Amino acid sequence: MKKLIAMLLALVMVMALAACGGAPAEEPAPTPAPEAPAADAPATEAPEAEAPAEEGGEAIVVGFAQVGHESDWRTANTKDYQTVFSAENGYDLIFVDCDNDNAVQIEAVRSSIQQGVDYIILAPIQSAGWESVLQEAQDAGIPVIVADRQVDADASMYDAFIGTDTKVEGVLAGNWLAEYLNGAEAKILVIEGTIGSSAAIGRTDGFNEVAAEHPEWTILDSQSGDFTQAGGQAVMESYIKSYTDFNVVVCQNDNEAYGAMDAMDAAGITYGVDGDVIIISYDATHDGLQYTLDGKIHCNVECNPIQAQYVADIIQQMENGEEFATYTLVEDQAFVAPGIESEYAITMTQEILDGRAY
Ligand code: GYE
Repeated sequence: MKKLIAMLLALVMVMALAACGGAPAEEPAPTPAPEAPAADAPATEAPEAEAPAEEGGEAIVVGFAQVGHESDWRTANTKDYQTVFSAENGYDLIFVDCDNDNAVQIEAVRSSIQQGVDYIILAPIQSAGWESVLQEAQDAGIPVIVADRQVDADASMYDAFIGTDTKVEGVLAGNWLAEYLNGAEAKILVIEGTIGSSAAIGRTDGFNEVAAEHPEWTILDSQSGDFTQAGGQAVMESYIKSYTDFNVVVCQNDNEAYGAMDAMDAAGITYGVDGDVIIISYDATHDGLQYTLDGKIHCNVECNPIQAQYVADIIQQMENGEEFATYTLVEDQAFVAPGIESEYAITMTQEILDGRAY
């Protein structure tokens, strides 16, 4: 049966690719920015795993339309879902890697509806354009949990959201930079994430909000590196050709930072605590934190990819007809290179790095 579903899904995916169209563009609604969390605020612990409601019975069929495989963060996030939504935990996870293609993702959700899955998990590539397919899921009576990134569609169009507040992450990065520079001038280059994703929109809005309070800062340019290492490198290479005078590079994820560092290495530009350019990154994955510990990345704002258990708990609560959280935020913190003291971030140590599994 699983094989048949997989084959059907593959067929639908091929058809979707052939029929690829753009999603309608809409102005995404910004999320409100709560206060940045204190540096010593504990990260939210992933909830305890609960036994599946249907132990011994039928597996719960879950269709998961995942963004793609663009970053180390995404790889960790996918692995987490595959571990939590395993057959032995009572699930049949129909996982679709949408390869960062919005049209493919819309068709993946539609195909889940047609297959009559029990639940749909959607990690939306872009925030706009989800109204019709969410309506179709609602009409079919299939609950949808939006995970990781936000959608613009009204909250009544889906059942729950669980993810991080990327605008808070942007504000946190900005606050750290203001503290570190202490009034000094900044000429800033930003490498944004995927255009139209709530992660890129939130981090850009949050950082810009702080930048607006600092007339001594200039944002020279802000272009998308699509959350990939190759994208980060390409954008940085073009920045190096266009700008000779900059002292801050903000990369909206770790992979973009690796690409930007490669481009600066090749051009003989020094960065990090002993160099000329300040690097800010997001995600705080294991390798990103290694660069932070090494003093190459000044500040790395965490974004926790371990989110699947929250989703599983919501599904179990729905199965049991219990109340469930409709809006769950996974908390983040920030880390800075050794030698930097900050009220917004934790100074990196080997111990922190050793404790980072992803
Ligand atoms: O920061 C990036 C990934 O949506 C928050 O997507 C996530 C972002 C994450 O590709 O690395």
